[in-house]
Amino acid sequence: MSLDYVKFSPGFEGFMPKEYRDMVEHGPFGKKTSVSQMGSFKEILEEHPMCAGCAMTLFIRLAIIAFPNPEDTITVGTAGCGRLAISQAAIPFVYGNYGDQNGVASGLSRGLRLRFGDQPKDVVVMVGDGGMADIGFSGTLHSWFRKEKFTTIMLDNEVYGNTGGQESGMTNQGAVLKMAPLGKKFEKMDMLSMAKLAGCAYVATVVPNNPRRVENVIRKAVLIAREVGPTYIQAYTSCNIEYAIPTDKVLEDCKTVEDDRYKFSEHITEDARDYLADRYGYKEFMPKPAMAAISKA
Ligand SMILES: Cc1ncc(C[n+]2csc(CCOP(=O)(O)OP(=O)(O)O)c2C)c(N)n1
Ligand code: SF4
Repeated sequence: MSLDYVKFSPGFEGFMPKEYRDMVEHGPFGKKTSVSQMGSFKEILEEHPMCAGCAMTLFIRLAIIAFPNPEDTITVGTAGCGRLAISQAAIPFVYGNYGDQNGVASGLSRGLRLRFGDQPKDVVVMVGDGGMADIGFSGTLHSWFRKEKFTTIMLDNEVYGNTGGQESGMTNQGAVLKMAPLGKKFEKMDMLSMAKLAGCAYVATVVPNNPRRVENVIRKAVLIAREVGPTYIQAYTSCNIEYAIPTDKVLEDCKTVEDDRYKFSEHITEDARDYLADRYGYKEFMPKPAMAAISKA
């Protein structure tokens, strides 16, 4: 709930739940926090029941820190490992049937716009590759074609982690998994190209071992989705259990995979560039003359 329109009567602040007060007094509600300050403020997500060392949990933690207005953000998830952590966060989480997340988020986003008008209420979908590229594929693509204004984040661990290692559309060709013992026959799906084709205003790939970059792309994606159009982030979030990566080698694996086949990429439309420059002062998207004027001033 936004601190801008919820004001506690003087003397009653102390009766709010301790978790809420902590978020206001020592956390990110109502003020800006950054991944560079990690360890010095109370985080929205502090505990989770996911496997030790799981790269997905690191990514989710970073993504939530990066939300521009966390107290005004609703996450939408579905069955899969990620929801075990996302549902523990101190912000609202909507859990639908497996694969229906982008349909749920479409309705939620539209309803919030009708109810709250210009006050931003950010809707962020975060689900696994199986829930998005396989079972939720149709709903995901249609929300993009309809230009629904919310952010979709794929937690791409290239496997159905939560159910013990089936291949997904995002698994690499040839990968051998517990429940794909002969190796996957088909290529990894190109969801990035599909997102661009379907008209997403911003599309990016990231890995979690670069926290500042994660923060940067999440902020851009959420801000652009407020007014310009749908945004998509595909994050490599390796599953150390199903891919048998030792826990102390998880970040090393992220780096290797990033260098090899998950290089940082960013696609942004002209409209989205102008919007970030004009509305939020993003210098990287300002035209050169405007930059020169800022430097002189
Ligand atoms: C309609 C329906 N079908 C199947 C399942 C069982 N199920 C739960 S999690 C899951 C796989 C999740 O894989 P993915 O979406 O890739 O996420 P991950 O666990 O790898 O993060 C499945 C098939 C379900 N909960 N609901
Ligand atoms: S099964 Fe894999 S993706 Fe799921 S919590 Fe464990 S390490 Fe993470």
